[in-house]
Amino acid sequence: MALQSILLLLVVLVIGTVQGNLSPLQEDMQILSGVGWDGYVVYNVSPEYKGSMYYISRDPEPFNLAKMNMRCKGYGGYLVQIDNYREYRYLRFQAVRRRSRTLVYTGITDLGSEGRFYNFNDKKPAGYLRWRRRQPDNWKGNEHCVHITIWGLNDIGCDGIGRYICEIPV
Ligand SMILES: [Ca+2]
Ligand SMILES: [Ca+2]
Repeated sequence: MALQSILLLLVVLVIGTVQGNLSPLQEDMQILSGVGWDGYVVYNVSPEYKGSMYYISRDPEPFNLAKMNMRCKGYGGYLVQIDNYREYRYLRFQAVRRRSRTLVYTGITDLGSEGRFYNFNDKKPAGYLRWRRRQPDNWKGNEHCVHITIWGLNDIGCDGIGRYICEIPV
């Protein structure tokens, strides 16, 4: 019993420490609602993030750039584009704070222009790329989509199972 209490205390302390490190980001965001709307986790963000709203899909499913971008269009937006460090940092935090073991795709791709990454929706060059160490590596010559991890961005196959983020201007 005593041992269990000590273990529980340790777990609480560890979780508390991790959350403590993230608190400045938590202060930055306003959560409109929790898990819910149409299978998405819905967040609103301050004008510092260009006044966009982000929908992060909740359940992993086979990814497809065109299909997911169409879905995002249905919500008035597009597959997420990352324009600067602040936006990247915010999205990284949101993407990994839930179900971090599944891929979280962005709308960044180098399909058809190997090594030159652009936004799938508007075809303009990606605004901000903070790669994970030793990435992008275009592994096996077949990594043309980009997902977001706590360590940075990584290029990966476009047909993986994962979640994705829609960006909706507000
Ligand atoms: Ca590639
Ligand atoms: Ca890679």
